[in-house]
Amino acid sequence: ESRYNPAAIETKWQRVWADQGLDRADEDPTKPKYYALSMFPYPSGNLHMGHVRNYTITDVISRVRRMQGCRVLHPMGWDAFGLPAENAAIDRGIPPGQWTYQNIAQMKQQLKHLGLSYDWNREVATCAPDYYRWTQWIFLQFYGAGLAYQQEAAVNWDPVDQTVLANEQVDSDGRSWRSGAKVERKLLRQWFLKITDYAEELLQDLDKLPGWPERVKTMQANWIGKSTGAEVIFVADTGDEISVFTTRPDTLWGATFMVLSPEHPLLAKLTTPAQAEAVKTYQQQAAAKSDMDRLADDKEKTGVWTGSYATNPVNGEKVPIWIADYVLMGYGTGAIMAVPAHDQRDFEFARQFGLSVKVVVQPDDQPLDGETMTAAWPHDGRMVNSGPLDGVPAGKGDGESVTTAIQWLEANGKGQGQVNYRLRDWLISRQRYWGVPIPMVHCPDCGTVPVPEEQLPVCLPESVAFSGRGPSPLATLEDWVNVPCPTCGALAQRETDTMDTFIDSSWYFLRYADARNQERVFASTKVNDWLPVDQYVGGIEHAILHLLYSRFFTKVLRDRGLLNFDEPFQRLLTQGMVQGLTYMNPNKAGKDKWVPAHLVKDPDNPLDPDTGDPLERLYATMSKSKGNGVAPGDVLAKYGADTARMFILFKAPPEKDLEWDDADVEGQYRFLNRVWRLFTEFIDERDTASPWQVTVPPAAELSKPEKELRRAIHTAIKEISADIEGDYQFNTAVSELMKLSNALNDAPCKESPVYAEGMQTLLLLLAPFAPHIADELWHQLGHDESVHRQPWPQVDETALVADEITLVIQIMGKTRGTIEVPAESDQAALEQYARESEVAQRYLDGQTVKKVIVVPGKLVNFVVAK
Ligand code: ANZ
Ligand code: ZN
Repeated sequence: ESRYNPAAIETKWQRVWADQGLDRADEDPTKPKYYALSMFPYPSGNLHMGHVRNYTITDVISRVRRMQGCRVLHPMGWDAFGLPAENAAIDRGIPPGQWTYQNIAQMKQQLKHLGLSYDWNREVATCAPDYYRWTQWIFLQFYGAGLAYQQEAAVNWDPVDQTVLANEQVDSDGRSWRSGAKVERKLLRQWFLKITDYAEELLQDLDKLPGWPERVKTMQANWIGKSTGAEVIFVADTGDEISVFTTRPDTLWGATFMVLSPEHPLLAKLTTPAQAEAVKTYQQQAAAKSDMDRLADDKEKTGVWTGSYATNPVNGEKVPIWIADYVLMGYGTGAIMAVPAHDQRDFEFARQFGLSVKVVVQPDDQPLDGETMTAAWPHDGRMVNSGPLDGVPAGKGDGESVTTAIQWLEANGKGQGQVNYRLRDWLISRQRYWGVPIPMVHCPDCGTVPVPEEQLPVCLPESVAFSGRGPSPLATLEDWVNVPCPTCGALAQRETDTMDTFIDSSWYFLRYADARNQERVFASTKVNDWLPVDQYVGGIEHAILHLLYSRFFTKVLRDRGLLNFDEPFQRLLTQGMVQGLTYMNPNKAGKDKWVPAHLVKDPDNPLDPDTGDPLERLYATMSKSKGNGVAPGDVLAKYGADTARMFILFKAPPEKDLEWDDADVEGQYRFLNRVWRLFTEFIDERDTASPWQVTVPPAAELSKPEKELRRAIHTAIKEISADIEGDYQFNTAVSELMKLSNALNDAPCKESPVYAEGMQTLLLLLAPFAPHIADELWHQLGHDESVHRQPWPQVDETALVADEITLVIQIMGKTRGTIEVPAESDQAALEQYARESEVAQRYLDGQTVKKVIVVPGKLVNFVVAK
């Protein structure tokens, strides 16, 4: 009898599967397709438990679908451009490409050890020229469609290193990660993609995604941020028209001042000489703040008067024009009409600067007074002091104030209904090296010229010196920058910005369908065949940007005739975090507060080794700073991939957080060992020379234990199939596997063909979860073909029917006991069994039964005379 040796069998089967091409996407057109996708990783060099969890989930799904007869596409690749590679180059002098490819090799090795069934022939790396060539080609498609344009925008500028910084390189104090200098905002001409053209469709089509978590759809909808209201024009005394966007045009009669964003272009004309100094100072202060700070509700309102007035178009009243940082230039028109009685920010501003407050919505019960009210009233009521709107109920519905106001504004030529989106165009320019070069050339005569398709890819130059200085590392490479203009041949300059790496990941799922195509971005037939992705799995951190950008790309490519579906990801699963045990010192702040478990001497009385403070014990997302990470490699070395997979699947449902627990890992290891022993005993007893075949005799010929075992087998098939089908309840599926294994272990009929059926079924059901041990034992049973090529077991419904049922005996509605009776018994028979039962005899002794209630299949209740 051999021992379970995961290290040996796992390496062996990984090699066999690779040799046999078991994981290749099967192209057999007669089979239904299934596309299972995990979000591809950034090649940081090391796999963490979050990856392991993510990839195990799609792997189980893929393996089940294959057994269910689908042709499955289950690919893997690398989101390989980005800043860390450049930092490595700066810090350690390794070229970004070399660092990246080393990491890819290392992580690929780790993935292979997990036994993940990827079609490696379709691997993509976004930093490879044969991938980014097509990223550039897609950019040109956007450009051709008028969806890529250049405009000035602010970047983070490090005045010491003289370089542009990514947001991640600026700390929470607004300082550069390298020089420590206070980061400035600097305007540069940059590239944008016009995602706002698709705002409405991106919002509407969320309804086409019933397989997405509601919360992700809500996050996307909020990000798009659709508001309906009106645009209204106020005319300043200078004659300039100031347009405002408001969601409450009904409150126009209560507008007592205006507020412009400090960046508003009309300020130069509106500001009076007396106010010029104050306005300028305020503008400078505002420029130093982030939008987030500016919008924060909790701070004191600040602002400055411009010295000018405008006329409220609905009632001709003069209102002063102010500037304040709570109005952003990037939203609406960058100017608002302030209605302090009904908008809280406007209210605080009015009180701060002594501006008048005029009530136009009067609640029924508690009349408001603009002089004395202490907060804005943003709720229901009736319109007052509002000319044509007087008496109309406040609200957005038909016949209510907002709709009525828009009709009135349009009829009187004073404004019009307007829809506004919070979504901004996508700024894709990065002043970095390790990214896709934007394929554009700037010619002094022709202007901005796209690089012709046949000249793609515009390759990244390989020998670059990284000083961490200058506007962009590419801009310093004169040989690379200076090229003839593609149109006129004059000396021109390449665009030196590279693309945001989110672009790379906005189309990788399409490339997998035709990953080795050297002629085209992909064949539409292949993409239309494999896509949309049936199941996408990844972290909630990508709920907004990555998913929104991917949906946007899909729609643009659809409109360019390259594919024929609207949405790329049919179903989405956002898996929970993997958490590790850690300790926290509540008296400390920041990263210092974490005390790794290995430093805690007595877990029953955890104390900070430095200060002696009592510590709190908790589970938190694994991270370096908390010292609570578990390295996948360590777990694999100790227990093997099958145990790691089983533990992860068993410990929590996929979308819930998972607490790492060594005892539970151990538990799964013991379970696989039990399975192993069960089989080695079985195999020792069997004559393995004869071909493996299970013929179960008809039910009538089975003994009671055989029937019971068959019921356990088919219950397992039924439950596990249902767990997998619905919400991927892998945790309960693993419990069912354990139940079946126990039933087999306890079965008194180990010689029976039913037992053989059960053993075979256990392996088939185990195969997607613990693929190595399942295939090993399958072969030991005498099979030649892999367990992963077998059909998923089918439920025999007749096996589920019980011979006997448990009948509850009640007296006056109170349960007094149960008896086993034949399942087919009719009402009369049930009553008879119940009357004859020992329980009934005991309780009914000397009583008169007035009535008997029989619930077939469940209970008999005796009603007796009092
Ligand atoms: C007058 C008013 C009265 C407003 C009232 C609200 C309540 P959402 O729903 O987010 O679209 N606003 C418009 N542009 C702005 C900007 N650039 N920066 C800051 N605030 C801006 O919000 C729209 C409302 O936010 C608009 O409606 C405007 O204030 C303000 F009782 O106009 B409202
Ligand atoms: Zn030219």
